[in-house]
Amino acid sequence: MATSNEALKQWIEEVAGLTNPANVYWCDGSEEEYQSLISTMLQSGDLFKLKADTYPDCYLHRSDPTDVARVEHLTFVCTPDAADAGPNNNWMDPAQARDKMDALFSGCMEGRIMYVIPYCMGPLDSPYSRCGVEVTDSAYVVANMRLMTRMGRTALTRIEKDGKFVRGLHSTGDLNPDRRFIMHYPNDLMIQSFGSGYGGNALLGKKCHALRIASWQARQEGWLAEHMLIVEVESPEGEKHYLAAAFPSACGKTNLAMLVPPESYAGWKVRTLGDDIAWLHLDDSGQLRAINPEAGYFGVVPGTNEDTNPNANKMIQAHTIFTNVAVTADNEPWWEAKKDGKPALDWKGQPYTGSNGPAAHPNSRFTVSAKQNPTYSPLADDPAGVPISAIIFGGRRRELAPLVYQATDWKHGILVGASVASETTAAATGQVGVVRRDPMAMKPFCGYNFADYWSHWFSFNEKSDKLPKIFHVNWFRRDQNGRFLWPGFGENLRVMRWIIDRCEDRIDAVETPIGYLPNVDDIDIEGLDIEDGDLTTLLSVDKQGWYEEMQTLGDYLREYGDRVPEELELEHSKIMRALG
Ligand code: OXD
Ligand code: MN
Repeated sequence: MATSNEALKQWIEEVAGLTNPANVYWCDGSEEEYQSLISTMLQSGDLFKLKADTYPDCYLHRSDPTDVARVEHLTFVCTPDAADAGPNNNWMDPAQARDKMDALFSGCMEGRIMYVIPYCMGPLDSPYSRCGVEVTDSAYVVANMRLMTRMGRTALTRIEKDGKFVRGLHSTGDLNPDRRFIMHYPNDLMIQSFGSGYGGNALLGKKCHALRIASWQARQEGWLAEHMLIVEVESPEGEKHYLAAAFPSACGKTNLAMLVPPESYAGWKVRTLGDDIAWLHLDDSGQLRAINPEAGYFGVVPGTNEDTNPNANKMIQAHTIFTNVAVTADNEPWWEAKKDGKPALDWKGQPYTGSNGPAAHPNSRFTVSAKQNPTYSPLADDPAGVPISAIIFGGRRRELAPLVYQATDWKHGILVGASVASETTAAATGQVGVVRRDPMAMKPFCGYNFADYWSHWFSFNEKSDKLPKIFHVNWFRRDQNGRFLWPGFGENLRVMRWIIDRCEDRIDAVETPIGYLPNVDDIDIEGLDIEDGDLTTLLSVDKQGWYEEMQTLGDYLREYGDRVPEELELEHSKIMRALG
């Protein structure tokens, strides 16, 4: 496949000269191409076919056991001035990073095929979409990119029209963790990833492009690239609202985006626009609109079943690539919380004994086209995106953070977003279950200094008087014995309903030092098995605890020095005063 874009042609020649592949193959994105890649990988042992009667067109990939999650400590933002990357990123000088990476890439594709993947993040005909080209030596990456993005000939046509694209060079190398780096060069709209074949490290359209590079581009162009799901909620009366929610990795974005209303909410409908990333633009009237740049889901598998996420459970019965799950004796995929079958081989392909840790890796994933979701909203293909009524921040906090509260306005909402903290999960390598600050759920993904990012959020306040209301939720609150106080999953619709009522000014709320909380009677708990006093705990503010929380937030903000916008400091001191 030739291209009329000279810059692209030249770059491909340059990359082929450096990496020295046996062949260069331009991906067209067709079904035939996908199936032929699958056949190649079945032959090479990169994929295993799962039981076709029950899981048609489903495959299992076992990654290298040292390559099972995003590697934040090996991910860098390379800007000429370290301060532009900020304390929230690892930084390397661009020239030094280029030398290091060129040495790794030199000759690394010898004997391999170099795949060229033109892709479009967002609907092909949307002015909000942006394109990229990923070059990779991994057929697994190509197959995943086909499920996750709009990829191939149509994307190339758009690139030729736009003339601009993000360059992403990827090689699995020898999968040696000591030779693994994910580099971002925002000034050159370029990504280089070496030594990993896993998820966000290797599918460059996702975290590297749609968040790190896009957040940089968004700042220059006046929009926002965020780690947010997008969901439509329709009431029995037919009123529709679109909500965007930012939670850290593996904290339930996919579950909330695909929520099934509980039985007592007959007539309510929930449809999914996106489960991980939202690109937000103001339209001419000042309304914030969202598109999902992705076309598929790369979701965490363990925990998924017909109760926790019935739609995801259905969606992954066919045409799905599983990575690092276990298998049953008759070759069905298996994971913790799956309700049928039992594991014969664990995620490494070893006989499952029960004494060697979980059968499926805690960060095992499904890759599937979004169109397989039974509640897929066709508006995900609308070039104009959807109007956002509310932005919801949240984290996994066993204490302190109430079930839900509302920021008093956009500016206070930025402080609420900046204060997000959450227990770490298996989505990234490192310790699990430690509370860390994860502002706007973007700690691993903001491609520039957080202080400048908060200023960018403040700039929206001057541009529109119709901005969405901002909320914070916590589904993960526990009592002293570790028992969850809120049932979560489908029942979260009860909280979303309060949020929508607040957006419509239909309901009042209690003013507290941290924002507006629901009146206890306004959260509908009919039919729920909630013990007396639990809801009161869920909806109360521990003033002393919050004072300490705000003190640690102050310490955290000070790490960003005098680049922190004054408005944010002002919001912080307002809350400190109200609590003190
Ligand atoms: C993801 C993540 O894979 O956030 O979406 O880690
Ligand atoms: Mn994510």
